[in-house]
Amino acid sequence: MRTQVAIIGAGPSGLLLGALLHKAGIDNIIIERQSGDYVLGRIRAGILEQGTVDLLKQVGAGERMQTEGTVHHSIELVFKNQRHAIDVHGLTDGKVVTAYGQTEVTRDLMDARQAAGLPTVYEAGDVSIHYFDSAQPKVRYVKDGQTHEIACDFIAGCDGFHGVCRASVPKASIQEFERVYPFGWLGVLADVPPVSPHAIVYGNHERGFSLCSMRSLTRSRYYIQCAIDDKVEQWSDQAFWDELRLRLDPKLAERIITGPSIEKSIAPLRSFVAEPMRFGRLFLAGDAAHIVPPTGAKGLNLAASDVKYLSDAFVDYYIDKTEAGIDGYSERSLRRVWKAERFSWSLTTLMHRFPDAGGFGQKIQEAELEYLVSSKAASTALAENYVGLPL
Ligand code: FAS
Ligand code: PHB
Repeated sequence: MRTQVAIIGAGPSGLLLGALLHKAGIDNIIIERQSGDYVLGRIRAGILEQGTVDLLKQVGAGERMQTEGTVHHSIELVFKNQRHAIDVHGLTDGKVVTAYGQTEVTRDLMDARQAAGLPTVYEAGDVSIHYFDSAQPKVRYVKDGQTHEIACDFIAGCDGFHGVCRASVPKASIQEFERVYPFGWLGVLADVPPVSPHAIVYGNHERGFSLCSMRSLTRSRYYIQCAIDDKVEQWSDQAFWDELRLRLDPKLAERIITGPSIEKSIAPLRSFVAEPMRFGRLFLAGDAAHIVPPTGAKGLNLAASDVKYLSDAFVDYYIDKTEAGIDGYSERSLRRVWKAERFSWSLTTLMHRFPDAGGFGQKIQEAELEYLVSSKAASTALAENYVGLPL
């Protein structure tokens, strides 16, 4: 089989890239090692920047998001038992964020791809990539006991942090930068109305970080910082709700509507960047190239901006007959990636309880938060980064 671009991974990166390439008339196939249901079963991100919303609309996968997603003009910061609104909309000349789960984004992109009759191979085994340092790269995989080979012009590594693409790059050709945080996030999804339907709430408390978010007006998403070696079995629903309440201001804590968790999981937090993001005819995008701690809600949005740049680069190559786009992709993406890494690291450092911080560390965080909510300049800097820097 032959195609122009072979995409490895059917997460948000791979699906959105496939949709953008299809719209530009560029042939592509997606090879995914899991089943579609497995991919949809992963509960992850929830906040979309305007740029991501616009891309989903551009590829015809934005309809349900526009009716079921909730638009947010502000976020709230809770510290020292007080809640402070940051008017993100007012501070950024009208920009907003949309709360709409990654699961739904993935489902909409899968449906659009199926409706367009585009090829996706799910449950592909032993996926491997070859000759990407030549002009004739190949992808191989096993399906139903048969080995298949795809000849292509380019390979897009959209296969996440644990994928095969980055792992196939010779160690001497890649530089990795990493910071692992000494805590995790315990997340709960519950079919209860969100405690704050108009704003995403971030809490700083000496017991640890907390976050109140949503998936719709009837489905809430909450997180609390937990110990890095915590196991989800240690946390009953009741223990979660009690701890969440202890970390919020009394008024908000009182308003929380609890219910049985329909999903409960612990995610580790890390900052990670692999440089460069291009190796001959192999291009990395999304979590295959970088990871951010979810505090800044950047992971999914960075994946979207990567594939926007990558699809532009392929359009330059195939339509405008210039290699400028593919030659500039890595540098262009990394400029934006590192700014999002900085913001995510900074907000994580400000909002979480670090084991060695002590009383002094808590006081410094509270002083920074006091300054942040009382300074227009500081709030504007937070707001600009939160809604997403210009593409
Ligand atoms: P993904 O990991 O989503 O997708 C990669 C795909 O490649 C997967 O379907 C995988 O099965 C497939 N694959 C892997 N190896 C393969 C192989 N060898 N062959 C074929 N296919 C292969 N971001 C936020 O903004 N907010 C959050 O709250 C948030 N929470 C998160 C929680 C967790 C536990 C994790 C892991 C991430 C979270 N993220 C969050 C970040 C997350 O949303 C990612 O940014 C997003 O999934 C990136 O999408 P992809 O780059 O497509 O990678
Ligand atoms: C979510 O709704 O999952 C979410 C919201 C804001 C974040 C991270 C995750 O910063």
